[in-house]
Amino acid sequence: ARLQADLRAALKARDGLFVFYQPIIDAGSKTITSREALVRWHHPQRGWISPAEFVPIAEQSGLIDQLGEFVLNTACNDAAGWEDGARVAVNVSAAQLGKGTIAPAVLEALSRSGLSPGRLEIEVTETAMLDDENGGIGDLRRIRDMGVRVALDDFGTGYSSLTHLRAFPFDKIKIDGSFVRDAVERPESAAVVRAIADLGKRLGVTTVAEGVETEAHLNRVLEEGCSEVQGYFYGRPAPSDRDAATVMELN
Ligand code: G
Ligand code: G
Ligand code: MN
Ligand code: NA
Repeated sequence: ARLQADLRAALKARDGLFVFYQPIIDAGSKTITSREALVRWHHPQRGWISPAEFVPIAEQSGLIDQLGEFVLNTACNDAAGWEDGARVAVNVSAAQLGKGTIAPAVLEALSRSGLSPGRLEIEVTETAMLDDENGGIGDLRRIRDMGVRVALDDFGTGYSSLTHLRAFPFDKIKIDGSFVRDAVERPESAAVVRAIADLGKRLGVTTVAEGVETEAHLNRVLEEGCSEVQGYFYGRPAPSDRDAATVMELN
């Protein structure tokens, strides 16, 4: 309850919340195709708190829409200033879908920032797809119809992943880092990575290997045919130039 109140205050004051960016690299050209926006919170007493802790609190307390809009607006504004023209990828949680509010929020962030829709990607997890009675797919369709790409995140960790690929025309599949890191040592995991990469080729969908931490991970996922890679090997999530000095002082 305390953290919830503190998060509400942080959102209201626009204080202590930051968006970090992590590069996603094209396997062939080794250039940055996009950057994933990852929210960070520096709590006045507790210091840095992981989104793994505060995103669920935001979801349960109804603050997720406000938090989501903060990330969406910040990410679109920042990306509009990137000279390399890379796309920006924003995570959207299940709790933001099925309410008819996300598509207007995306449109608003695009028009306010002037970012072209083709430079925005929305990442949703499989759990976000699970309960479609709530109309989450309709929301994703409206977003995709604007020309925004939609990615299926953490692929392979949820239930009946393949059903989701049939239910919605995703532009991108992100292979969960657990398979990627395991693939160096276990042929079973390497086979899973290859099967997903092949599936992506068949479907005409980009496949991203997440969690690439070492050169061995990189070589393995390139071997298995992934089209893009993301992970500490190429770069950790880092603040924008605008926030760099502030974040340095908080660390
Ligand atoms: O960045 P990090 O690996 O610490 O993120 C932990 C979890 O929080 C991941 O599951 C990630 O997808 C999620 N997360 C990070 N930023 C956001 C965000 O802006 N919105 C949502 N919904 N989830 C996020
Ligand atoms: O669930 P999602 O894939 O959106 O979450 C991304 C999370 O993965 C972020 O919290 C990010 O900090 C983390 N991450 C990014 N690259 C790596 C990596 O190479 N190794 C590990 N362990 N985590 C990573
Ligand atoms: Mn993600
Ligand atoms: Na992921």
